[in-house]
Amino acid sequence: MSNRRDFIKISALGLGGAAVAASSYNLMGGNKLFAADKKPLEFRGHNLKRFPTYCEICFWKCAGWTYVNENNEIVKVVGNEEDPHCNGRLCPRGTGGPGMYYDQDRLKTPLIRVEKDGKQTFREASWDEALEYTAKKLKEVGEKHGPECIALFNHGSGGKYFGDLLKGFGSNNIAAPSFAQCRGPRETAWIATYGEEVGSPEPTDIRDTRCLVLIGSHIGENMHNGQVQEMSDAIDKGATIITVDPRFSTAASKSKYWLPIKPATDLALLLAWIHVLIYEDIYNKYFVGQYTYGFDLLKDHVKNMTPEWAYGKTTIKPDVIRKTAREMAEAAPAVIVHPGRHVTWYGDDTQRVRAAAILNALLGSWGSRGGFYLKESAHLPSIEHPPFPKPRRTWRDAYPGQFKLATLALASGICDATIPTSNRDCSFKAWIVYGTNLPLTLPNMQNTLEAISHLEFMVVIDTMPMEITGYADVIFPECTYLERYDLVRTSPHRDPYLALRMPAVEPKYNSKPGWWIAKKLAEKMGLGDYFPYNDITELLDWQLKQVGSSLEEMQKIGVKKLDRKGGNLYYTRGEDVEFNTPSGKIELFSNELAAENFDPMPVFKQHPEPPAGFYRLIYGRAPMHTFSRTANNPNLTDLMKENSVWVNPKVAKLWGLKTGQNVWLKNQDDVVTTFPIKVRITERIRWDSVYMVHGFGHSDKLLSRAYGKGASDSEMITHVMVDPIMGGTGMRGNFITFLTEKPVKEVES
Ligand SMILES: Nc1nc2c(c(=O)[nH]1)N[C@H]1C(S)=C(S)[C@@H](COP(=O)(O)OP(=O)(O)OC[C@H]3O[C@@H](n4cnc5c(=O)[nH]c(N)nc54)[C@H](O)[C@@H]3O)O[C@H]1N2
Ligand SMILES: Nc1nc2c(c(=O)[nH]1)N[C@H]1C(S)=C(S)[C@@H](COP(=O)(O)OP(=O)(O)OC[C@H]3O[C@@H](n4cnc5c(=O)[nH]c(N)nc54)[C@H](O)[C@@H]3O)O[C@H]1N2
Ligand code: SF4
Ligand SMILES: [Mo]
Repeated sequence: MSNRRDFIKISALGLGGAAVAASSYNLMGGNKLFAADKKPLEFRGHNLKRFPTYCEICFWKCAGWTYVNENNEIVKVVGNEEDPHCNGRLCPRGTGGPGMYYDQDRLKTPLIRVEKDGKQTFREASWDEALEYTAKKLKEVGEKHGPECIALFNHGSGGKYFGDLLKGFGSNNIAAPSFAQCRGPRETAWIATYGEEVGSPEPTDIRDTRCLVLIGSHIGENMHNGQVQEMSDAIDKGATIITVDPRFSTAASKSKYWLPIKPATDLALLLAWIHVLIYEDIYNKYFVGQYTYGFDLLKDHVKNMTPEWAYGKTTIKPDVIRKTAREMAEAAPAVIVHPGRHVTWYGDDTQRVRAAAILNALLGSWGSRGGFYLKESAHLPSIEHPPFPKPRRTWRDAYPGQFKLATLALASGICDATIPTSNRDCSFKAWIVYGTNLPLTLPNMQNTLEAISHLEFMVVIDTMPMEITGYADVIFPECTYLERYDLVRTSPHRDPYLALRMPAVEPKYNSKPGWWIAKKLAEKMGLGDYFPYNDITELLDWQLKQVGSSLEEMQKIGVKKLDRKGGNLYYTRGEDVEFNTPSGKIELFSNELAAENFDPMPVFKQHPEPPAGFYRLIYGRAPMHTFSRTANNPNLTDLMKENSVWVNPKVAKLWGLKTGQNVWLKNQDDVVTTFPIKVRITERIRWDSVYMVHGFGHSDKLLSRAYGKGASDSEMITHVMVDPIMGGTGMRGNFITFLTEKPVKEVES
């Protein structure tokens, strides 16, 4: 096999089950079946059985019921009324979940990369052969370079099984893109301030809030279910919404104040708000006195950061900054300055989120009704297994002295450390990839592909043929969440809850659940002791019995509320609280950041602006899709087939662009989108920026509905601004211009 790993368009060899799939799919009414604007087929008069699940279409993990008819066909998924994540209602994506099951483009059987007549291709393999081959390859890499040269990238429920496998082998290089590409800066900022993470779901007490401040958080397009529902209730109850966004988002359209900020300047606005609260003497004196550390230092720090100072940077008028600060103070402590979720924007993200954390402390919203509740999660004991060996090296050794405040491994960091350099004695040599489409997920796609080209081995566990699977040496087809058990959901909420996922139907084709794949692979690698059960149901039943439930009970109810053990939902007046920070207080001045030589209080720094003729590329979510994972889902493509690029009318006029016209985007590094994208002319975006929804522009032809639909924002993100504090990858410093003619592509050699 050549060293260079070519993308393989999984050839005819991989399509064994397609004919069967297509026919049963058509029988089910094709892609019209679950479209949200049409009623799901009810099979009236027939007996429907229901099985509990929690949704895997995004990571809010709403609990629901999968309904199956007497022919064992999935007819719908609906929310579980008892679940606080969804309150009985799924979002359009969750409702469309069965489309993932019925998608005839699914991966169907294990595949192994082979070379045939000098060309690379995949051939079908039995599970036993593919597992045996993978075990052999991973052991070879372990023997040659050490087990810690193997990394796991994961996103999703099955990551834990492969994590245990890898830890058992001797590596804890386990990274999810949800840290360095998503909420990492937020968690580091919150730990520096409050001594604990925000976590997921965010403990935002939106249902009782009187004022919700959204900085970029585009709730309503970001469809995190419970939040959307609570925000809509809060609006009905008269809460003030303040949205800061260069784009008139859905949230902005529900807001009393829309602050169309100049991108990359939010920190100046936050500091000015802090200034107003302090210098107008309208901060929460009780809370600040009782719980915080460093107020005088902060007061001095923001002395000159007036609304007038911020106006010059943000383009938000001083009186608007004052008025909105007063709105927050009036609502306090029932006010939420939302910490955000995808916060890897400009490379100084930890500091920006720190400013939001500080603002919340000045308002006294942490631990207050209508602010942030004190969350609690259920704890299930781990089953006993031999201790994991201590790894000799970790990903941190590739970054001596850097990113010490990263609480989790950096997916981007491991990717970069896979490309050999002279100053590192060992680079990563093998990847296990579970449920993350790295070429579209990590910024700088060329860099990711280069890293992959240096690997000796890569195994991918996925449900769909995606960009990542095309580069794999072995592909394991996982069955969808509707066809499998997974670990019990124990995410925190106002009360601790359990939620069960169980299969509603047998796995389609020759696909298998993640736990089974990891366990079998472990057995073949001599690591079976780390999976001390024959079937995951044994583990689940044992765990559930430790907390007074059982698998049998959970199969009937799906969701169970446990009693809170950790006290009240909010702090009581005068309550003594020890925060897990160096001072034991909420740190307005961060001792932890100071000790690492970072600004202990946030300082605004100017970011580069788009050059002439270029516009800042910003991106976000559409309510009916999740990242790149749903772009081929038949039910969801029915709702939205492709993305478009939002362009301000002034800019459109300058370029002579029309709505619906196809353009190609070219970025500051001369990278052009593979596919064209339709122009959408709208006042809803500032003239200095363009906006597009992430997750489109798929280049794998096996995605019959998604291939070539819309353009990929990921392709345009070649410039990355790394957060020096925790290694987050700021992705919004890329600038694009328009090409109205199809670019002539260089002939590939
Ligand atoms: N350009 C750009 N990059 C981004 C973002 C952005 O907005 N723009 N967003 C960032 C954020 S916030 C995040 S959280 C990450 C998300 O990053 P990812 O989670 O990597 O996002 P997806 O593109 O949805 O890729 C998910 C992969 O998992 C597969 N999959 C889905 N369900 C299952 C399953 O049940 N089992 C298995 N084994 N595989 C499954 C899908 O087929 C797909 O290949 O991306 C980050 N990267
Ligand atoms: N439907 C749907 N919902 C989802 C997801 C999904 O894939 N689909 N993914 C989930 C995940 S993992 C995450 S992390 C979240 C992400 O969603 P959020 O955390 O809510 O939002 P972001 O992706 O950070 O930001 C998107 C918004 O920021 C605005 N923006 C861009 N630049 C700036 C700026 O400089 N300043 C300000 N103030 N605003 C700016 C954009 O216009 C856009 O409205 O969504 C979650 N919810
Ligand atoms: S918010 Fe929607 S996609 Fe996410 S878990 Fe809930 S129903 Fe599924
Ligand atoms: Mo995310």
